Amino acid sequence: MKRLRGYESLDKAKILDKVQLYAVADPSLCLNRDLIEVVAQAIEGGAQMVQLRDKKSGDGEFLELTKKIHKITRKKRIPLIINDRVDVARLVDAEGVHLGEEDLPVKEARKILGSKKIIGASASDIKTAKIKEKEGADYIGLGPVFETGSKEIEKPLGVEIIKEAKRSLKIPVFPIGGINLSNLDQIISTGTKRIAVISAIFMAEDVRRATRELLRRLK
Ligand code: TZP
Ligand code: MG
Repeated sequence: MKRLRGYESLDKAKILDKVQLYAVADPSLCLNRDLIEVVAQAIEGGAQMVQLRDKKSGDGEFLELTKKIHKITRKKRIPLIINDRVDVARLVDAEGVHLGEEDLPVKEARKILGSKKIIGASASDIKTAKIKEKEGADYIGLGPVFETGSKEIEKPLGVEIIKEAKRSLKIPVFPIGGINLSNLDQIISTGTKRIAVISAIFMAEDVRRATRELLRRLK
C-alpha cells in the first residue's frame, strides 16, 4: 500500500473532529530542551495535533526547525499547524496554519493555502470567533481562559465563554490559556473535551507523562 505523505486524501473536518489534545510547541517555552525531542515525546504521550509557534527565531532557522518537526509529525500522521507563517506552512506543505488576531486574515491565507489545509484562528470573544468562522476558519483557539505566563494578556476570559462559543459556532473550539491538570475539570464542566496547551505539556518535567495524563482526563 502506498504510504500517505501529507493528509491530502483525508478530510480536514474529520481530522479535527477527533482532536482533543492540541499541543502548542514553542522553543522558548520548553525548559531549554530540544524542541524536536519534546514534540516527539508529546506525540508518544498522545498529542493529536501539534502547533509550532516561534516568535524569536530568524526565518532560516524557523524553516529548518519546521522541516525537522514536520518529519516527525508526518511519520506519526499528526497534523502540524504553523503559527503565523503562511509562507513557511506552504513551503513545508504543513497541514495548516494558526492565525492570531494580528496575523493575515483567514480569507487571504486561504488563497495561499487552498481549501484542503487547516486554518485555525485565535479569538478572545464570541463576535471575533463568529467572524473568523464566516471567513473560513476551520477551528477557533479561544482564550486566554485562565491566567498564563506564556502570553501577555490583559484579563483571562473565564470558562463561561466556552459554553457560549460552543453554542454559537459550528467549527471546533479549543479553549487555551493557563489550562493544566489542576483546572482541567473546570474546562470539562463546560461540556468541552478539547484543549490547547503550551506549558502543561512542554514545561512539564516528564512531557510524555503530562500529555498522557491530560488526554486520559479528557476522555
Ligand atoms: N493564546 C492564548 S493564551 C496562549 C495562547 C498562545 C498561551 C497558552 O499557553 P499556556 O502555557 O498553555 O497557558
Ligand atoms: Mg500570531
